[in-house]
Amino acid sequence: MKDNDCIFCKIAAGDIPATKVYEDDVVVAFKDLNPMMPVHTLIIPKEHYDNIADDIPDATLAHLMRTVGTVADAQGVRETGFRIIANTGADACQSVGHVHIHVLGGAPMNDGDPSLS
Ligand code: DGP
Repeated sequence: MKDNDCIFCKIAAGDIPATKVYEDDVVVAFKDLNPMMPVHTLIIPKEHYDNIADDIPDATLAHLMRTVGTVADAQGVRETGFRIIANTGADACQSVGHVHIHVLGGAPMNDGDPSLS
């Protein structure tokens, strides 16, 4: 269900602009506003769920993860490598309460980089 106060629900609905790199009926992927890497894309389900540990239907969760490869192809990082992160809750510094997967790449990373905190 759409959360009227959720910025990512608004992006999913097209109510506020974002640079989309992929979209279908279930998910949308768009460039992060504050990129930490040359490639920094967020993948979200269009339906609102608070975080990756929320009660997300299996099909939606699978679709979300399947989209990682689609985005890696679209952003040209499948061969060079990339990292995915799903910050979850306060200790992990989740700042937007709509589940999202960061896809980061485009340059070599060190262990633990970027922290996204
Ligand atoms: P996290 O800390 O894991 O909750 O990451 C949230 C990310 O969302 C953060 O890297 C910045 C990004 N972000 C926040 N607001 C917007 C927005 O309005 N548009 C876009 N494209 N990204 C946003």
